[in-house]
Amino acid sequence: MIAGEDAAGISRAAVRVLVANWDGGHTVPSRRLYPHQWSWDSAFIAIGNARWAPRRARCELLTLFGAQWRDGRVPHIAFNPEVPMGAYFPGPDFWDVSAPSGTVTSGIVQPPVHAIAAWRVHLADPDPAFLRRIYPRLVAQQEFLRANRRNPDGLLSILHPWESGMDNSPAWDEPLAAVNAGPLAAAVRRDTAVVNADERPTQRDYECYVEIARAYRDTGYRRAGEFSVADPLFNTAYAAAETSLAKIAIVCGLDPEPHRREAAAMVRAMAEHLYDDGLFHAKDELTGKLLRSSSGAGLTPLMLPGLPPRLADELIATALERFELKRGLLPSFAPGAPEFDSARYWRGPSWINLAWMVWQGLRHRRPVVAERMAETMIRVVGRAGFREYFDPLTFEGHGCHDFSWSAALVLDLIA
Ligand code: 2M8
Repeated sequence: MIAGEDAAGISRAAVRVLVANWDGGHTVPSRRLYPHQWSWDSAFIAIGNARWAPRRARCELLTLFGAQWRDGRVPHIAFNPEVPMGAYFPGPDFWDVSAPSGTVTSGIVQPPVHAIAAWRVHLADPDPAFLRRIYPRLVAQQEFLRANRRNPDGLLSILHPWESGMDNSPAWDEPLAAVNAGPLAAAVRRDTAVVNADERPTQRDYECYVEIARAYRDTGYRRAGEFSVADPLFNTAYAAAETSLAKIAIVCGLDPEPHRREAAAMVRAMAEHLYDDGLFHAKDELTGKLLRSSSGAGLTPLMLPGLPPRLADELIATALERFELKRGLLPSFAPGAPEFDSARYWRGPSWINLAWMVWQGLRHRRPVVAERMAETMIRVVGRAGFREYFDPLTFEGHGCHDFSWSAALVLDLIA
């Protein structure tokens, strides 16, 4: 058990980070590294803010949905016009597009975890008026994905590694190896001025990111470039969103059944097409190949209440053994795999949001394991601070400091 005083001190420090990163309508993930509003960050931030400032949590989500496009898509970045143009790469000049509200945005999306967040915010501080306001926007977000990203397997595709949220996961090494990308001047990158280059994606990764985004942009954000995969985390977020939308629909006096059916159909499609040997994997839509890897994304279906118990048991065994979850921190990639790197971004380090998703799935299935995970995460941030990611073996902090979702989700773990 974490002593009450220690937990109270960590909570106060978390709130200080969130206050410092608040920009008057949204929270930046990190002042220097990510100075705008990011889509799935805002959902996780709202979940944490709900614990101490629910009004701010509602505002965070409504600001993000203020940047929603007419087609329903919620862009992965909503740019703050007050931030100098060159502060983040690729910035507004690269994406070259704006929402009907006038907010300049990117044109890609991130995992749709926002309905989960809206429901959690409501649970912390019930507000049916908020749910009535956000429900149609959340539905439009899901409809965009169904209409534009559904493949014949019934799964949703992501068209950019940034859409996975796990940008340089080794799961993308194979599809990225086939990308024909030109050189990119190292100087355009801003990230390596803030964080050590060996804790960030490589230059070749960035060349691919820019090439794939440019190709999508040049079709008016309609047709994929050289990357199209069905990712287990993204599809899990979508199915979990449908489950949350069913609960929201009930509060709004609407029919929850279509959402329940959609969630169940997605779980079936994932089990049929993405599961193999104790883990969910991504599937490359361009080659039809299952991208067998050891990514922690493959454990997130544990969040889904409708997951068949046999699959849940096998995932838990994989988490405990292959991912060495017994140590307490969930790595983003299995430590025994050859691609594992304990300090480089999404290639091994432990991230609080990914661990939080798996923790959600373990709370009811293996409460003792879940409790140990939560305690370890709280202890680790207590010692290393609200870093962006952590070495899962030594618990050392990496990436930027004062990272918003690390602070926000720890507030939720402590509550
Ligand atoms: C990271 O991604 C951005 C691009 O979207 C970047 O590296 O510049 C990822 O960790 C992503 O999951 C996260 O949403 C974003 C902001 O925290 O940073």
